[in-house]
Formats: sequence, C-alpha cells, structure tokens
Amino acid sequence: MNLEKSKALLARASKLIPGGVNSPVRAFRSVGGTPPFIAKANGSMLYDVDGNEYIDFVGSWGPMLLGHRPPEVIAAVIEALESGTSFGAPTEKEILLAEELQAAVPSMEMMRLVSSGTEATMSAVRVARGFTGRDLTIKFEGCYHGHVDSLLVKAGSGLATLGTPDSAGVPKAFADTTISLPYNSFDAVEKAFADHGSKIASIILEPVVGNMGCVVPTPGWLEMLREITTRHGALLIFDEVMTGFRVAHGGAQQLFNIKPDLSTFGKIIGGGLPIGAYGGSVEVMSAVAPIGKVYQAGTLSGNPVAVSAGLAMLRYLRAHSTEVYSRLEMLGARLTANPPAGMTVNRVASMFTFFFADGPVTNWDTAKSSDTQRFAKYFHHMLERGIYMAPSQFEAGFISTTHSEAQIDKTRAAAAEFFELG
Ligand code: HOZ
Repeated sequence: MNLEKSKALLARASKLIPGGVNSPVRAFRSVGGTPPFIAKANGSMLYDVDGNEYIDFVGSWGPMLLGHRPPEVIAAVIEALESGTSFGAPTEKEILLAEELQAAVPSMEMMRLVSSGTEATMSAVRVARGFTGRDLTIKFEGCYHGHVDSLLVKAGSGLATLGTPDSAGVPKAFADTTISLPYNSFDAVEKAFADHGSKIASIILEPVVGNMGCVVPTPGWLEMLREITTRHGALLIFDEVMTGFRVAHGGAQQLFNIKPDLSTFGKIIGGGLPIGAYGGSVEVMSAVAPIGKVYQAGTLSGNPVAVSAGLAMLRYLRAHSTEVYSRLEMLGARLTANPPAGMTVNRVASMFTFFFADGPVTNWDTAKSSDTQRFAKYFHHMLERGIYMAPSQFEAGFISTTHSEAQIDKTRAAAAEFFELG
C-alpha cells in the first residue's frame, strides 16, 4: 500500500516531536511500519494523506461512539466558536453538562470538569488522599490511568506496548505510594488491606479494562472491592474514561450495579474534544477547593467549545439511548462471534480485543502471554485490507453506531483470511 506521503511526514515530524508522534502508541513501534497520517474522518471511516481509506476500530481511542463528525456535535462546536473559544470564567453550559452527566451517572452528585482523563484521575486520587487523610493508592497491573506520576506503576497501554511497565522520571517516593496488584485477584486485595488497611486512601481501577486490551471483571470481584473499601474507610474510584457512556449509558457502574465513591470521565463526554471530569458524593467532593482544602484548577477546565460538544453528545445519547446501545451490542456480538482458533476474544458491549493467546485473558500476566509478533502480522494484514485496528495487542478496539453490518462482515472475513493463510 502507498504510504509515501505519511513516510515523508513521519521523517519531518521525527525531527521536532519524539518519535514523530504526540502519544507513543501512535508511532507503531510494536507493530512496525509507518503510521498513516490522517487527513480526515467521517462516520466509521478514516482517510489518510496518501488517499488510503480505512474502517476505523480505534475511534480516537473510544470517544467516537457515534462515529466521526456526528452532525449534532459539529453544529454545537460551530455555534460555540461564534461566541468565543476560552473565557477562564464560568458559563451556563458547564451546569448543563454537569446536569447531563448526573442524570446518566447518579453517583456524580458533585463534579469538576477538567481538560483530560489524566487530569481527572490525578485529581480523583488526590481528593481521595485529602478526604481520607491517607497516602496509599491501590491500582491494578495493566490498568492505565493516564500519565499520572504515582499511577505509572505497572501501567498498561503505551507502556505495556513498549514493554516498559514503569516510566523513568517517577520518583521512588511517588511510586512507593502505589500498591500494584493483579487484576481480578480477590486474595491480593484482601492481603493488601490486611497489611496496610489503615493507610489505604483508595482503590482506582478500570471497571472494564481497555488499556491491556479489553479485560472483563470476574463476577463478584467489583462487589468485593466495594465491600472491602467501605469496611476499611477507603474510597473506590472507577476510572470510566473509556467505559463511561460506552459499555452502557450510565457506564460500567450502571452495567455492574456498583456505586463507586469517585468516578472519572474523559473523551466521550467532550464528543471527542479535550475534556475530563471527576466527581462523587457531595461529602467527598466538598473536599475540593474553593470549598475544601484539596487544590485543583485549570484555565481550560470547562472550556466552552469542549463543553458544547460534550453537551450535544450527551443530549443525543440520552434521547437515543435504547437504539444506540442496542445497535452497539448487536455490532459487537456480530464482530466477535466464533473467533478463529488461536484467538481469545474479550468483549463488553462495543469494547473488544482479539488476543493472540491460547487461554482466557483475565489479567496482565495472561494478556502479556499473547504472541505480539503474530499480532503485528495480523495488524498489517488488516491495515492493508483497509481495516484500522489499534496498533498494539494491549489496547481495546471500539465500534461506533456508524459501522455497518457489511463493514463488520468484511472485518471478520479479513481476519478469517489471515488464519487461512497460516
Ligand atoms: N494509549 C492511549 C490509549 N489507551 C493512546 C492515546 C493516543 O495515542 O491518542
């Protein structure tokens, strides 16, 4: 396939930007080859600068639930631009967005808008520390919560892709505040609380993991986390940056019927523009400045363009929730039914991963047993047939309402062909 213009752009970008990209997985280091530079997108399709077209299963890493350029969101952005791009002062639309979020996710009694998922998780962990007066955070191996210093410990996503579970530049003192445990392990959590219970401020997790590939919580495990945090006076934080408005209208907390103390959101709640949010009970969120002593701030927090896009997105999802989530479930089931032998598929609603692994993938140890070299060959096989999957075994794929049944069937046929070729 012709990627000449992308190759030239990558060479030019690499002189100015580390690896030529502004987020590491985009560099294709684990699959090799040249990342297509994208010129535009529409619905379920991506178009690169060389004129190649792709069915997109990355969807900007999750937010494009309605496909690229949903008319309602684009119209809201254009209208917002006419009124100004940033005020650094409150607007009525921030209240409207907060009301939409609360209507879908009732545990968000009070919330703060920020500019990214990373900011949301960083702030939620800080609030948990401030509220409880404790320092330790439990996270799970292979879960990624943005590039927050203390959470870059055995993190998934880009670090897992590069094979470096921890980042340089994180002071040991920060990493020492984090206890990293295997996902889905009941015993490890029990032991951590037995050893350090009075010092643990919070557990943070992806209630369905997207960042070591899609990994599903074992039945009863989320309930156990809820019970043990309550018993020990620690807070339970659901990182719903990927799962929020994705696995169900009310996120994973609705799907599994668990009420966390704090939740974090990003991506989808801005309709694909940069935004994040964290929130929880009035009691916990009253710890946040200016009414409480936990400081957190940002000039672009509640940015009027991102808020307008998010408001349009959430209003659309509320008005059309039955048809949106039933279509996503139908397409997800169609894509992942009867995977070829040699693939293990994990899926919740429209989040999925095909692992090149022999057995069930339930945590980071089983995820990393995947054959990443074979994944790389599969990735390029699909790309050459116009199918854009995440360029890493350790990322989830995402389906939008604009994917057609024919596109899903084409994708299945391309994967089957890969296995037939051997
Ligand atoms: N590793 C990030 C998603 N889990 C990638 C983000 C990006 O490259 O935009």
